Amino acid sequence: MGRVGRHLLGLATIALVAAGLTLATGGVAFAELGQPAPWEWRLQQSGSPVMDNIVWFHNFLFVLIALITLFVLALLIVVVIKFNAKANPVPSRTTHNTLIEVVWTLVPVLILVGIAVPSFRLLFLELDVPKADLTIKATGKQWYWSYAYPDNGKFEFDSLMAQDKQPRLLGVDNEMVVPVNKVIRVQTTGADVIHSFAVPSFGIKIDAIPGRLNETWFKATKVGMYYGQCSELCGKDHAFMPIAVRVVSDQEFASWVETAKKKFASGGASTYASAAGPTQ
Ligand SMILES: [Cu+2]
Repeated sequence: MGRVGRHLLGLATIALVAAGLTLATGGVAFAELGQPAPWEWRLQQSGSPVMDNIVWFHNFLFVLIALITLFVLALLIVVVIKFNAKANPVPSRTTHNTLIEVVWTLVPVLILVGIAVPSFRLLFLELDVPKADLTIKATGKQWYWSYAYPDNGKFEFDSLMAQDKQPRLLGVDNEMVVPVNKVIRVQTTGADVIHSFAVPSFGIKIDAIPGRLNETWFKATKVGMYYGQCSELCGKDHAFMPIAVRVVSDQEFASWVETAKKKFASGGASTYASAAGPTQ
């Protein structure tokens, strides 16, 4: 292999090592759990077992794709350098090579099976809702979310974007509150048009469709605030109906339920005008 080829391979190796290091160190150093960070280009930090698996699968594919790309690049470089008209004036007349043909059929099949196995495992993990400790119904409305807690006294309340809260465009007046390390079943529906309930750190995104009840689940493994957004274009204030989930200890959850039952006894009271949506 010539000098150019070695240089190119060297550069490619450096790029792969750099990408590997970024993956290993967790990427953006200033990322905060549960919310996006400036200049973030990777997945948000995981806060649930499903998201742990998504992150693993993402990194697995990243490395696999990088290796295949480098392999093809190396083959191209070899061909360009070794088999150009100057270096190889008398071309080979080979048309078939059974061994190579078997290899280039079998190896991609094995790679695809290697991708399919963890892919289906992840899909089933997401789709099979384990026995739930708590069910919450999230209803998408133009343009805010309502959360109902049928297991805890059947109260329901509206959650609207709060202009004066941080993080900007993610803070809400009434957060959805859940206990830590509990399986939360989220049922979603839409009151008017299709919305989508998505929280990146939990690895969930599920459509909220009028006349239908979809369900997904998450188990938050760390207490804290987690933010998501409506992820199905639903009208003019689609960008202003964030999802804010506060993960708390069991005791804190119990006392929050008591307060919430009284506060939302009338059903859906919000500090903002709810029927008309947020005033922009
Ligand atoms: Cu929307």
